[in-house]
Amino acid sequence: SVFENEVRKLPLPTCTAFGSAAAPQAITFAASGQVLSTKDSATVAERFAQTVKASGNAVLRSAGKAPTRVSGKRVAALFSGGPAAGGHNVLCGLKKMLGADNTLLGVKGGPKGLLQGKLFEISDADADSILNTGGFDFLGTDRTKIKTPEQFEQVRQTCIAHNLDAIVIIGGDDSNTNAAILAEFLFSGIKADGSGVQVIGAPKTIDGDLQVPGLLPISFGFDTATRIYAELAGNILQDTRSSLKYWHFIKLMGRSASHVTLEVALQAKPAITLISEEVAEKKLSLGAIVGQIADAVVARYRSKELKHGVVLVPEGLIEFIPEMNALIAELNDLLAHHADAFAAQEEAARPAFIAGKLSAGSAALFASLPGYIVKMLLADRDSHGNLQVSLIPTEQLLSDMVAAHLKKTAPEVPFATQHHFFGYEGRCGAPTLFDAAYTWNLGLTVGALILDGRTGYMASVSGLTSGGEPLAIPLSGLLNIERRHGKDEYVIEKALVRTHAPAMQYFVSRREAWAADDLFASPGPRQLWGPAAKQMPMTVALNDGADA
Ligand code: FBP
Repeated sequence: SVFENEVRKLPLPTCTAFGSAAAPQAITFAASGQVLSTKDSATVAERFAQTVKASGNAVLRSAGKAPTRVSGKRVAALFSGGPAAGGHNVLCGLKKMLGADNTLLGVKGGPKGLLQGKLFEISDADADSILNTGGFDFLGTDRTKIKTPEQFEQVRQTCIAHNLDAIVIIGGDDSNTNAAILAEFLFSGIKADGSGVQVIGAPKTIDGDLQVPGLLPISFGFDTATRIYAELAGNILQDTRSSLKYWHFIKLMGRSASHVTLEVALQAKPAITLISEEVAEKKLSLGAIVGQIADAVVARYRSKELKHGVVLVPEGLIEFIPEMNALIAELNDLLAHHADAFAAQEEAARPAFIAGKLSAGSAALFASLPGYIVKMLLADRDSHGNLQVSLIPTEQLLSDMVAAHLKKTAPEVPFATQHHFFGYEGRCGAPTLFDAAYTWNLGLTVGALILDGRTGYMASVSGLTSGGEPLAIPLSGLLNIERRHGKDEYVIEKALVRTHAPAMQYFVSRREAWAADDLFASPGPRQLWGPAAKQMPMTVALNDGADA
């Protein structure tokens, strides 16, 4: 249809460094002089000796058109973790940069597909058919973490069987950590001639928590997801002022950081928004948060007779409430260390089995939580050791507790509630113009890095308001040591909302006014044409140029 053709063929602005979109040129990279380090860099340099020696942890920037055309490379790309809009365009940009004289293979079903050797060649026609489409369905994805010696051996076998020169991992913080580990493992001695296999990451996640100040403004998928959530939240806000009777508690996806929630708050301006990072900073208890929401409900009713409102709750909130965080950390260690004994218990006996091993404070909190929360806190962790926070009904927990609080303190205040979780519906929408162009350029950058012979880097595009600059971030320069599954592991630290950054300050300066009255906005659907189509996420625009 005309509609499909026009949407699918939107011209994608291409970074000046690559020349024209129709025939992007390969570029070569050079160390910029900016060297990355973390508190654990010394230990990382020992564990990742080959990649650190090669990169010196220096950021790479474009050094102009590649002097010679590289050909004959075989490159395999995979998606890892949750879907995010624009992933298909990374493949399209990569395919375009590799051109007809190199081969792009797709890995089916994420990292697990790499272990199983499920690879196929991606044709030009394939790339044409997925350009500007949402989802990861062209390849599929999963959350397998490559960690055991057997798994590393399987990867090596796949590299040999398919004669690979490079692997591209399109994923979030955990997946790019895996990319760093693989880059070191595959650095040399993999193929018959003793050479290695390059590994390059691309920054994906709707959560927006893969950021490097000044170098990686945002991960792809964030803009699309937040615009979808902001549209939905705006619709609900419009409904509350029409029907005048409900408080809506909306949980928004974002496993840990509250970037998604902050962005939606800036776009839709609801009465109450919780930001996990602020909760942690102010050391608020669950009771204190409930008290704050209840106070706002009472104030709106008593001053303006408003019986309605919207509360935005970040998915990861629970883990940021200090007392809950302490409880979860204890649970993570206990569940890792007593896995067999725990599994041997009848389901009904499991909470008591664990409660008996908790510290006094955590045991008291654990006992005060409703059964539906306890059940989720004891559920299986994912293969990266994360609690599956999207399964925890925090929005229900808060509204139940606010209702109980109001019953005791202000029984005359009406409090009828509705609950929502906006998550999966935001991950696979067709990419916004921002995500479409951003991912196209990320794909070109990944391809150029591979043709330039680089390994152990994550592709990035910075300078988004001034034409875009392709660059490469050394993954080993981002690694920290963190305690997971009861033991120390290398991780790329999640970028959390910085409470002193301009975006948060903008929100703080307005939230009291938004709480006191209905001052919301209903941004409506994503636009592909017109001024609204070209806007960056508000948080990214406001924080642009701000210090880390
Ligand atoms: P990624 O970091 O893998 O991109 O995860 C994004 C996310 O959507 C989180 O916001 C959410 O907590 C999680 O995936 C849900 O995971 P699952 O798809 O396994 O239910």
